[in-house]
Amino acid sequence: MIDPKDKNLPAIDVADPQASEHVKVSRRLFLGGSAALMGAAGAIGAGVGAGLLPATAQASSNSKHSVGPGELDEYYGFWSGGHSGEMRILGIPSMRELMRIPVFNVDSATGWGITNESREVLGENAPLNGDCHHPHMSMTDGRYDGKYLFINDKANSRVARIRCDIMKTDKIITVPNVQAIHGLRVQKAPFTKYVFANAEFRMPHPNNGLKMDDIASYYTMFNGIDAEKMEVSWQIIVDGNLDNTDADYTGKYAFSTCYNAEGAVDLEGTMRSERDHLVIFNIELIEAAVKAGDFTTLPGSDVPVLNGRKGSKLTRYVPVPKNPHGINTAPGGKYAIANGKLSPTVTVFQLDKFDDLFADKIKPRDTVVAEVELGLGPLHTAFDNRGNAYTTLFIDSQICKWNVDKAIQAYSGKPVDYILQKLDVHYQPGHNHTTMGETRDADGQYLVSLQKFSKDRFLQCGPLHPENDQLIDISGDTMKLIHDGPTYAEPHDCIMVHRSLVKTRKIYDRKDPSFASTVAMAKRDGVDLNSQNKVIRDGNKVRVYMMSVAPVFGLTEFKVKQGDEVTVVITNLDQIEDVTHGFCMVNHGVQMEISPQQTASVTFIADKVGVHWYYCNWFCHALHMEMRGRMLVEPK
Ligand code: RUQ
Ligand code: CUA
Ligand code: CA
Repeated sequence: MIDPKDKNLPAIDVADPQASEHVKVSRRLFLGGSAALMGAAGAIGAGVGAGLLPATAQASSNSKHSVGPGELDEYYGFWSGGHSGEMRILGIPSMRELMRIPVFNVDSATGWGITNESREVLGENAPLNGDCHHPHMSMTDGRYDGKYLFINDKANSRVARIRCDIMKTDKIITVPNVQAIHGLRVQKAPFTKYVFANAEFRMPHPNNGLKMDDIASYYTMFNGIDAEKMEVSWQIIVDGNLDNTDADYTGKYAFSTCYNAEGAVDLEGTMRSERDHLVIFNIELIEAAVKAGDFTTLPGSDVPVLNGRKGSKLTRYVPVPKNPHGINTAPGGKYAIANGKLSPTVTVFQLDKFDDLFADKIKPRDTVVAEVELGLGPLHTAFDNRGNAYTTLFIDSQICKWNVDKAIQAYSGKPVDYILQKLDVHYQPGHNHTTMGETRDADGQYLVSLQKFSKDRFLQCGPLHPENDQLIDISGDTMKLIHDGPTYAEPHDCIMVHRSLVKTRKIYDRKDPSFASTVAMAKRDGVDLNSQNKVIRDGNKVRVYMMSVAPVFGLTEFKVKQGDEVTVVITNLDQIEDVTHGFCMVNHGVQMEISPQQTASVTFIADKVGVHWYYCNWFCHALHMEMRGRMLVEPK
């Protein structure tokens, strides 16, 4: 399958300990004799300049994929920030990082987690860490609608929503009575009414310390979250655990993989069976059961909890080999693919058979139209618009391009070769994603493969290495690797959305709901944020309202008493795109962004007497350094 003359073969050390055996062999072929020197030069050249660029990059340097200085990318990439807890926006195909959206983390630049507005979203006593995996955009009729992005937090069982007009997080909820929200997708049609979220870990219920040894009684739940209200609409108990999820294109079904049908609490136990399963959720029947009151509730929450265990009319279980991981619906919704992980196979489900399955006209395995071998460690599958699928092979460090219809023919006994190409990626890919590939508008232009290891691909930065997100051109007959993209921990997953579908504001609307509470507070204090600088004392609480226009704050000094709780509210009156101010109170851990026409506020205790300078720290003007003022703290 591997052509040793393929320019895409990596120029790397043949003694790669993690390369699978057949990859090593092909590399030896490619690197034999003087080619080994080329390999070494390529690896060094990647860091120092065009003259020594490896062949893979040279091939693309003046191609349609390059985005010159000042040119705009064709796609927005929305990247999970992994256990950094944020989301990132990249431009595709340049792979330039455009922006970071703090979500479950504390962000020093914007003051996320520090400002009152962000703390209102995060909630009281919000955890400081997060672990994002799956970013997905809201849809209408199977197409991105540019309204919201959603992302999970496995670390603290949360789901967040990001407003696409300002690219800020506007809602975060904690899913009750579960541990580790992992798989997340949206209902694709008729619109994103629900965000579907898998809780991964089985646990006792109630989790009150009395049933810890009763492992057989542990369970977990699949969750339907109302995307508009950001409330959990229902939870449904399943057998086994829940890994990844996806939905169909009719809005009727969602389905999740389970790697622990064994219900084990140890590694060996999770691998005991040859098969785990896919569990299919019938959304209409779930809604009807909620309506009919056919549910219970769990302590501390009034969310309806339904029974979706084996035998329930709300679910069906389809056996799938072995510890399956990703589940991916093909564009248009005819098929979904479960990726075998510990089995070298993928399992193809024909989704229009699910009606018959729920009507008990067919057996669960009758929905499987192919189960074919691709290679070692299949984790996730992405799609183009020509009937081809691209599956990451973690252990082989490859992307396998295969044809779904041919796989179905092969499975039914016809002698067809369904595997079209295997491309080495560097190294150990997890998720991959194609441009527009989870929608009806899949366009088959680019594939991103997200690798867990970068090893020798970049200058070493200490024992901790970046991940490597590689861009692959899939518009032709063969996949071509065109870019290495080092990224910080750890983009599990991404989506790529055509730029025409994302419409962001240039400056804030003064009525923006993200600072509505602060505006309401000013109103109660009788302060007009657009025209007044004012200090209001309310017992030992002091509210300092000021405007900012580059390069001055409305107040260059204000007085408080030691021990006062001070709230600084700043409204940036600049109307010029990109003129963002910052507010930083030195030695007080206080820091925030105030973008044009935005109001932002921060509260702290003025616990030290004397002069305390504040300054603007988003570069806004030639006199940006001079944009500062003094807080004068008098002794009590
Ligand atoms: S999972 S590497 Cu968290 Cu999306 Cu598959
Ligand atoms: Cu205002 Cu810098
Ligand atoms: Ca298993």
